[in-house]
Amino acid sequence: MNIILFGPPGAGKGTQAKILEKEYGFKQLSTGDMLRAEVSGQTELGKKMKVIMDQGNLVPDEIVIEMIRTYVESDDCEKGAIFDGFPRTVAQADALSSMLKECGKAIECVIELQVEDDALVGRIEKRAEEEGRDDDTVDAFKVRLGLYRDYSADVLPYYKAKGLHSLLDGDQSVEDVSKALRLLVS
Ligand code: B4P
Repeated sequence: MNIILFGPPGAGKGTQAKILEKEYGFKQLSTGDMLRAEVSGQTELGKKMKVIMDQGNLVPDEIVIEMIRTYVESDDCEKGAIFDGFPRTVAQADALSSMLKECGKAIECVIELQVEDDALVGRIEKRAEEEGRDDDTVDAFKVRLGLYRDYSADVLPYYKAKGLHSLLDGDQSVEDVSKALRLLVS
């Protein structure tokens, strides 16, 4: 099964994708993790992307599209994939649709995790203390949330029009969100 987990920063996309990967064997494809690996590896790409990410901005479409392409075409995604944080623009959504089609696959389910802004702020503050991620600052979070409002207004209707969208209350415990997710993907 090929699933998209969609939601604002801190909604729990990464948290839930890891659980789904373990339980169902679908491959978690997190563009955020891929970009952070470039940054920590101090590659040329990573050095350029760090500035954009630390400010909370989106990196250019062509970069994340090419990153995802490598994985979509690999055997790791034989059982399916969980797209975590991708697509974030209609251009990314179109590219994903085309690359899946070339492999005889398609997105089957787009799950939007909905969480109140106050709860998101609390989670990001907690993660900032625990992990010290450079983009978990108050200023970067405001930019990320503002951008989310903008791009979700484009991307969600794209999938709603295809009848693929489901809404899930992400403002519950990790276990309760997982239970609800299982019902959607089983
Ligand atoms: P991401 O890595 O996707 O960052 P995120 O939105 O913060 O992650 P997520 O929602 O997965 O949060 P998590 O589960 O960790 O992107 C980072 C940056 O990369 C972007 O700002 C952008 O610059 C760039 N980027 C990535 N993809 C891109 C794309 N496609 N196009 C352009 N740019 C792109 O949860 C957050 C915290 O909450 C965790 O600490 C977790 O423990 C906690 N939590 C989770 N679920 C919880 C729950 N139910 N209750 C309480 N706490 C919970």
